[in-house]
Amino acid sequence: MAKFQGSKGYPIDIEKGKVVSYSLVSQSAGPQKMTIKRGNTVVVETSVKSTNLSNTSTGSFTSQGGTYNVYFSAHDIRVDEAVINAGDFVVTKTYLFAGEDSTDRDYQDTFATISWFRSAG
Ligand SMILES: [Ca+2]
Repeated sequence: MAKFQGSKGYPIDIEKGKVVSYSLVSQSAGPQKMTIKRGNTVVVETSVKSTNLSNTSTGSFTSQGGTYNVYFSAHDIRVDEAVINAGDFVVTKTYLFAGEDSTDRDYQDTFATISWFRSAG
Protein backbone atom coordinates (compact mmCIF):
# COMPACT_ATOMS: atom_id res chain seq x y z
CA MET A 1 0.00 0.00 0.00
CA ALA A 2 1.14 3.48 -0.83
CA LYS A 3 -0.02 6.93 0.20
CA PHE A 4 -0.03 10.33 -1.47
CA GLN A 5 -1.42 13.84 -1.15
CA GLY A 6 -4.71 14.18 -2.99
CA SER A 7 -3.67 17.47 -4.59
CA LYS A 8 -0.38 15.99 -5.89
CA GLY A 9 -2.06 13.11 -7.71
CA TYR A 10 -1.28 9.46 -8.31
CA PRO A 11 -0.04 8.19 -11.68
CA ILE A 12 -1.64 5.21 -13.42
CA ASP A 13 -0.34 3.91 -16.74
CA ILE A 14 -3.12 2.60 -18.98
CA GLU A 15 -2.49 1.10 -22.42
CA LYS A 16 -4.24 2.72 -25.36
CA GLY A 17 -7.62 1.18 -26.11
CA LYS A 18 -8.31 -0.22 -22.64
CA VAL A 19 -11.77 0.58 -21.33
CA VAL A 20 -11.77 2.15 -17.88
CA SER A 21 -14.53 2.21 -15.25
CA TYR A 22 -14.54 4.41 -12.16
CA SER A 23 -16.66 4.89 -9.05
CA LEU A 24 -16.62 7.37 -6.18
CA VAL A 25 -18.50 7.32 -2.86
CA SER A 26 -18.11 9.18 0.43
CA GLN A 27 -18.86 9.18 4.12
CA SER A 28 -18.16 12.77 5.03
CA ALA A 29 -19.85 16.05 5.88
CA GLY A 30 -18.10 17.75 2.98
CA PRO A 31 -18.14 17.18 -0.78
CA GLN A 32 -15.51 14.80 -2.14
CA LYS A 33 -13.99 15.49 -5.53
CA MET A 34 -12.01 13.24 -7.86
CA THR A 35 -10.27 14.44 -11.01
CA ILE A 36 -8.52 12.24 -13.57
CA LYS A 37 -6.20 13.99 -15.99
CA ARG A 38 -4.08 12.86 -18.93
CA GLY A 39 -1.38 15.48 -19.22
CA ASN A 40 -3.23 18.78 -18.87
CA THR A 41 -6.48 17.33 -20.20
CA VAL A 42 -9.25 16.69 -17.69
CA VAL A 43 -10.75 13.28 -18.52
CA VAL A 44 -13.01 12.93 -15.45
CA GLU A 45 -14.08 15.57 -12.94
CA THR A 46 -16.73 14.48 -10.49
CA SER A 47 -17.80 14.81 -6.89
CA VAL A 48 -20.17 13.24 -4.40
CA LYS A 49 -21.57 14.43 -1.10
CA SER A 50 -22.92 11.91 1.37
CA THR A 51 -22.36 10.87 4.96
CA ASN A 52 -23.64 7.34 4.31
CA LEU A 53 -22.56 6.13 0.85
CA SER A 54 -25.94 7.11 -0.61
CA ASN A 55 -24.45 9.23 -3.38
CA THR A 56 -22.34 7.42 -5.99
CA SER A 57 -20.60 8.73 -9.07
CA THR A 58 -19.70 6.21 -11.76
CA GLY A 59 -18.59 6.42 -15.35
CA SER A 60 -16.24 5.10 -17.98
CA PHE A 61 -13.83 6.18 -20.70
CA THR A 62 -11.47 4.60 -23.21
CA SER A 63 -7.76 5.07 -22.60
CA GLN A 64 -5.82 7.12 -25.14
CA GLY A 65 -2.66 5.52 -23.74
CA GLY A 66 -0.01 6.81 -21.35
CA THR A 67 -0.17 8.13 -17.81
CA TYR A 68 -3.37 9.21 -16.14
CA ASN A 69 -3.08 11.18 -12.88
CA VAL A 70 -5.76 10.85 -10.23
CA TYR A 71 -6.40 13.80 -7.87
CA PHE A 72 -8.68 14.10 -4.83
CA SER A 73 -9.94 16.96 -2.71
CA ALA A 74 -9.25 14.78 0.36
CA HIS A 75 -5.65 15.42 1.38
CA ASP A 76 -4.37 12.07 2.67
CA ILE A 77 -5.00 9.17 0.29
CA ARG A 78 -4.10 5.50 0.69
CA VAL A 79 -3.94 3.41 -2.48
CA ASP A 80 -3.60 -0.24 -3.35
CA GLU A 81 -4.03 -2.40 -6.43
CA ALA A 82 -5.78 -5.65 -7.30
CA VAL A 83 -5.29 -7.74 -10.44
CA ILE A 84 -7.50 -10.50 -11.83
CA ASN A 85 -5.66 -12.97 -14.03
CA ALA A 86 -7.11 -15.70 -16.24
CA GLY A 87 -4.50 -18.14 -17.47
CA ASP A 88 -1.74 -16.10 -19.06
CA PHE A 89 -3.44 -12.73 -19.37
CA VAL A 90 -4.70 -9.96 -17.13
CA VAL A 91 -8.47 -9.54 -17.29
CA THR A 92 -8.70 -6.39 -15.21
CA LYS A 93 -6.64 -4.26 -12.87
CA THR A 94 -8.23 -2.12 -10.16
CA TYR A 95 -6.80 0.75 -8.16
CA LEU A 96 -8.41 1.30 -4.75
CA PHE A 97 -8.31 4.69 -3.06
CA ALA A 98 -9.39 5.53 0.50
CA GLY A 99 -8.92 9.07 1.75
CA GLU A 100 -9.02 11.33 4.77
CA ASP A 101 -10.39 14.86 4.33
CA SER A 102 -9.95 16.06 7.91
CA THR A 103 -8.10 14.98 11.05
CA ASP A 104 -9.84 11.95 12.60
CA ARG A 105 -7.89 9.52 10.39
CA ASP A 106 -10.79 7.15 9.72
CA TYR A 107 -9.87 7.19 6.01
CA GLN A 108 -13.43 6.67 4.92
CA ASP A 109 -14.28 10.18 3.75
CA THR A 110 -13.47 9.35 0.13
CA PHE A 111 -13.49 5.92 -1.48
CA ALA A 112 -12.84 5.39 -5.17
CA THR A 113 -12.07 2.59 -7.59
CA ILE A 114 -10.58 2.84 -11.05
CA SER A 115 -10.48 -0.36 -13.14
CA TRP A 116 -9.18 -0.98 -16.62
CA PHE A 117 -10.27 -3.99 -18.63
CA ARG A 118 -8.34 -6.04 -21.17
CA SER A 119 -10.79 -5.36 -23.92
CA ALA A 120 -14.12 -3.72 -24.66
CA GLY A 121 -17.28 -5.72 -25.27
CA1 LIG B 1 -12.22 11.34 8.35
